[in-house]
Amino acid sequence: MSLRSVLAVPDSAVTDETVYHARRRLLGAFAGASLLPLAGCAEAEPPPPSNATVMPAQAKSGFRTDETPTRYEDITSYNNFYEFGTDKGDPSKAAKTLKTSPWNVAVSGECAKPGTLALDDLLRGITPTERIYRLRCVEGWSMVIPWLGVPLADVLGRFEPTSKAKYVAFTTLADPAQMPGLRFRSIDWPYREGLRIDEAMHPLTFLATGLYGKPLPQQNGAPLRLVVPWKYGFKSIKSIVEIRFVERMPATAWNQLQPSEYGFYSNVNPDVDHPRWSQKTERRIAGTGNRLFADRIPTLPFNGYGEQVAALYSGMDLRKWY
Ligand SMILES: Nc1nc2c(c(=O)[nH]1)N[C@H]1C(S)=C(S)[C@@H](COP(=O)(O)O)O[C@H]1N2
Ligand SMILES: [Mo]
Repeated sequence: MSLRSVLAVPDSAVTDETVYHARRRLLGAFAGASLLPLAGCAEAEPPPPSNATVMPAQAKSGFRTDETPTRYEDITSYNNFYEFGTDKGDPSKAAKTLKTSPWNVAVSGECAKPGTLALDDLLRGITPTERIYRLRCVEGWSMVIPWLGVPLADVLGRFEPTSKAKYVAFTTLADPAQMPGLRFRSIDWPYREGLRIDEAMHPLTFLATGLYGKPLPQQNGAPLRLVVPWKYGFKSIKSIVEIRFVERMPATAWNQLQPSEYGFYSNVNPDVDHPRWSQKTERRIAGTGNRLFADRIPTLPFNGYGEQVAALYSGMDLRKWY
């Protein structure tokens, strides 16, 4: 695959203005919208060749959608990574200097073999694989992203979680020297997320180390980020330095900030509106020509992964447990 230049495209001209500003206002962030036209974009990279014999199984597993992947330059220039600023174009500029090697991940809590491992050791022996997932942001836009990485379950299994490990908590690096966004006391840093253990062990739940067959760019959460395709994007925590097995539901950053708007579960659900906007539809970032967004499409329950994950929530009232 050829290397392409990564365009830094501030989005504020094209993002759904109400949603964009509402979420930033909640953070008390400074709105400084710049209006730049989209630069001329190259054609989308073709999706990587698929192995015909595994396709039916993969379709059923949800491991790869056949929808057109979002362009590399859009995936890497339209980002949410508030540690580097709240404009969509901030992370691709400010995160370039994030030092991703050496990188250690501390694993602790309810497990037989806790420890702090260098990233290579954490992933050693686990075959990297590709997943082409939809990503649906709570703000109402979505992408299709060809990730490279490993199933989270394969990594967690090494630490031998005990029967008391009911949840898994994740923490992002919080280094003010490298992350200019930390000086804004918006989120209560460090960024934290969590999953129930069965969600964490689900075959769709993924740790990404790359995209489009290349190492993960910093703005996308290098060197290691979570990807939970049936949940709103904010659950997919970036640049992970800590994983804890815990007995009780862990506190998470967005939920702490505004619990009525951002639930712990945050499964994509068109029937549960965000208090300030509808979640029934989304705008796919499927750039064609110089248009970043395609027309609105319906949002699917569990982001279209219901067949794979709905059983995790049987008997739960998903309006209560949003
Ligand atoms: N540490 C950290 N992780 C984060 C975020 C963040 O601000 N900080 N933003 C989240 C949100 S809201 C979304 S939609 C996705 C965006 O991922 P992408 O920029 O790779 O598309 O990352 C999630 N993970
Ligand atoms: Mo998001």
